[in-house]
Amino acid sequence: MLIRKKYAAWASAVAITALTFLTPATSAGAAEAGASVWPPDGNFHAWDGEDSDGAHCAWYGDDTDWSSCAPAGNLRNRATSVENSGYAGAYEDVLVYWDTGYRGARACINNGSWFDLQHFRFPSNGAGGGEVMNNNISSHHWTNACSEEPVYIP
Ligand SMILES: [Ca+2]
Ligand SMILES: [Ca+2]
Repeated sequence: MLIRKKYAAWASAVAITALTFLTPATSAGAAEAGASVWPPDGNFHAWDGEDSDGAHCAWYGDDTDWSSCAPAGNLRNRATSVENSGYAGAYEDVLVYWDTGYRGARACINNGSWFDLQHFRFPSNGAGGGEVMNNNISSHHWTNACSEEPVYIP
């Protein structure tokens, strides 16, 4: 039950947001992280705005540079909310990076999770580590499993 174990690990990592976890992500910006709003569609999603609104890009694969993406065109250093709606199984998790080309600090967006990036920092694992993730992601790739949890900002 790898998926269940991974989910449990993720859930405990964001236990501090347990109350908002139960709140729908669309409720007036109250949610800071939680389960995906949409059913799995195989894509990683990013939006310029909080609560999954504004300019939007979706990726079925990896992207070395968010300066170009579809449909919004450019979300580098613009993403404020993200969602991993990938299919559970192989390559279900996503690592997002501070810099292009999968460089600098990285954070894991687990399969089936949603984040308001205004409330999280990159872990201290490279250039840009410790910085707020909001408007600060430049590239991403899918991975079988990752554990670099975004750092919650109380
Ligand atoms: Ca933004
Ligand atoms: Ca691109």
